[in-house]
Amino acid sequence: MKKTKLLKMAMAIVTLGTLLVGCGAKDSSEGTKYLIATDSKYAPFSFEENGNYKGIDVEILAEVAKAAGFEYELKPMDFGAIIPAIKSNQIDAAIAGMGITDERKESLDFSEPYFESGLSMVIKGDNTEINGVEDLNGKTVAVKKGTAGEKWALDNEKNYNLKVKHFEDSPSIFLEVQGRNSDFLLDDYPVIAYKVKVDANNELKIVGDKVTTSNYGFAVNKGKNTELMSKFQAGLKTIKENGKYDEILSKYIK
Ligand code: ASN
Repeated sequence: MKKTKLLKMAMAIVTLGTLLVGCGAKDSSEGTKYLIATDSKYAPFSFEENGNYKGIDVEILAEVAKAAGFEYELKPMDFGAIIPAIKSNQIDAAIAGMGITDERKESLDFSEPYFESGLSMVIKGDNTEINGVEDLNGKTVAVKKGTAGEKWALDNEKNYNLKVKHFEDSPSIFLEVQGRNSDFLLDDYPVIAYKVKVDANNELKIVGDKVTTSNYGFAVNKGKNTELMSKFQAGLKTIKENGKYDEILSKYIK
């Protein structure tokens, strides 16, 4: 009797051990699960709808990962926190409507561009006072932290005697102009165009020429995650060739 009990216990331990070893082996054979950030409120690139994230960045990443065979967890964040999180290796990469700039290239590595974008000036629909950069003197501008728009505003703060207000996300800068608390905002043309298209009561309009042009790239910490970067590049090439890339874009643009 005692012997049988001991035997049973021993068998249970062996079984448990096998299960644990099994789990470990499974994990390592499945490889790394990368933590990849996206801008949490940046339609049509990434945004939440009914509890799910969707948009150009989210869907390109999903198709690229499928094509290139890597696993990831999506981490939606405020844009201002993304670059610091990459630099400190808290996250592996980002696909966050992020323009490739020389300044960012000093600390990040970028993929080939996957989308052409650029900054626009946006005012309240009934504003007739601002028609271009020549009318900006003394105006208040709303910008999102860490973005090209914020950089433009700070670089031009003195030239135009601007008052610069900083916010965490794009919806907050839209509200600033809609509520007449800021005279204008700076954000990327496709983001504004989408907002104006889907939201009939948006009360916003683009004014003047594009302030800058930029290309979006997938980013990792400089010199890090080189394997992920080459997989992303290969996957991007595949989805451009097999039509998935165009399919995703046509869902959101025009
Ligand atoms: N387009 C912005 C930039 O490149 C980033 C963003 O707002 N998601 O600075």
